[in-house]
Amino acid sequence: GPRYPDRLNCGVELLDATVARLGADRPAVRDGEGGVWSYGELNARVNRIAHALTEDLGVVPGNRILLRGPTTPWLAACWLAVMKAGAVAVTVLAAQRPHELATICALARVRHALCDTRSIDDLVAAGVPALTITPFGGGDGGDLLRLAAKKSIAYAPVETSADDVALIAFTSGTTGRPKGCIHFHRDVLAVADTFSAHVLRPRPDDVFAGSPPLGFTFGLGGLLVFPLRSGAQTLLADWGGPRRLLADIQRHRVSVLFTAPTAYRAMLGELDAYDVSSLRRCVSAGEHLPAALWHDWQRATGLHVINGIGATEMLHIFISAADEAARPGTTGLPVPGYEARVIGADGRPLPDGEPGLLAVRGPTGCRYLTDERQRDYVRDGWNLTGDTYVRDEDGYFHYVARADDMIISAGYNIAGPEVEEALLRHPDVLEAAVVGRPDSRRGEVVVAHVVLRAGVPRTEETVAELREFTKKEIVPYKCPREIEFLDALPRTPTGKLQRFRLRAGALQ
Ligand code: 3SK
Repeated sequence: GPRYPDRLNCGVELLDATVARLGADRPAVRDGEGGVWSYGELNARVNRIAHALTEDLGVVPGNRILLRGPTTPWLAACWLAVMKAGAVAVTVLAAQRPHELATICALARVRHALCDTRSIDDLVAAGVPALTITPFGGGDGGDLLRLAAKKSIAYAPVETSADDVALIAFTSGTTGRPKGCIHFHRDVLAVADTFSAHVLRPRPDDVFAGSPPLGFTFGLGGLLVFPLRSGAQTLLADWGGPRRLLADIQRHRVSVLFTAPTAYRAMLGELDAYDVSSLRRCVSAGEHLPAALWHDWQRATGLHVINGIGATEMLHIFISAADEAARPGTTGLPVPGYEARVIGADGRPLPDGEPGLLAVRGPTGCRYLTDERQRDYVRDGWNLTGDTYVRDEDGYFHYVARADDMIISAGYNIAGPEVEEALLRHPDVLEAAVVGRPDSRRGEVVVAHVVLRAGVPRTEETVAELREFTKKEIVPYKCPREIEFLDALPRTPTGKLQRFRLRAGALQ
């Protein structure tokens, strides 16, 4: 993995070092409304906020600062200021509700929050004891920006060590109980110097955009850390649906896109109305990317999607492949700097071709903030991501399922995603989620939840048609016994499918 000096501040490396290398005048961040800040302007704003944090809010190195708000250049500036001030960014999603915010603040012992004026109500409603909330944004800039406006644009950053904590990223996973994942200053740079440097390979003339928010490490890396590390531009705007993203790609001549399979699928239906010829790199993570979707995107745009798997615990993507190395339907190869293998329940590596647990190690890794689940995630120095994978004889990693999403029916192991892919090949199917439902005779039976394309009737005939179709696509024992239609699939705020809600039948 990459090597760093003992004294390292990732905010300085992302901003001052990039300015020193490429100059202050190049554009750095854009808002969705046409505003552009140069690297020099961004750095000046960050420095002013860092002064306000230390001089007016009493922040000292190591303090944990909650950052909350829609994705904007100001939220990014606050994050960078927290880095330069040697404090710890506690990143949350704008979608997180008061009770989740209260849990997170208690777990991370948060005393300060920087909050976009638009996201303040839920934070106030969380009723966190002794929390100082400093608003930013809105017409007058909020208290924080009014304080910052009076400060010098020069700031002597705190000389953090490479192993000082930079951020605590919260993940509620797909099942509930939030966990804080601790990452150091060196980790922030390591994800840029592994996945981004070796697989994505951005250029200073790139324009980044995408859907994940900055409160999700997929977005923090893809839309802030990677562009700044490479001197590129980034569009920092909230996800406004597939049409908005396509319009932004056209308007800002976006060249690097970060989003998830669901958004690629949704954009495909709208592509004809937009000019996306500026795109040159398209990254997909967050969920498995089916081969059919990879091919559809390739046919429509001529571009090979760079698939990848990342985790909040690992900070960013650790298996991926781009260009000629991409093999549709697979996640790819370990990112340079990382090692990955497939192991059995006893922790020993399995032969190629056999499904087992994915284990990974590299420059970043899981450090839960006081949580007993650390013991399950890290074993013998390997991080167990909770995914079932198969490695083929060429070393490529093939996603099978989340380890707890395997369905066992009449003694057969069935991977829900394989059944979903079969359903998705039918033209009437927009989205599909397959789970096991307890059954006294078979242990579990395969149940498919399907979102149909607009205009397709939710009738017994459609059910029969989909059942017949899947029988031609996959072996009959894997075919859904039941098919239910939904308006939308239940997802976490970061877009991950909540299969437990489907299993519990809570949506019917
Ligand atoms: O959780 C994920 O799926 C993810 C993907 C890419 C990068 C980072 C993360 C957390």
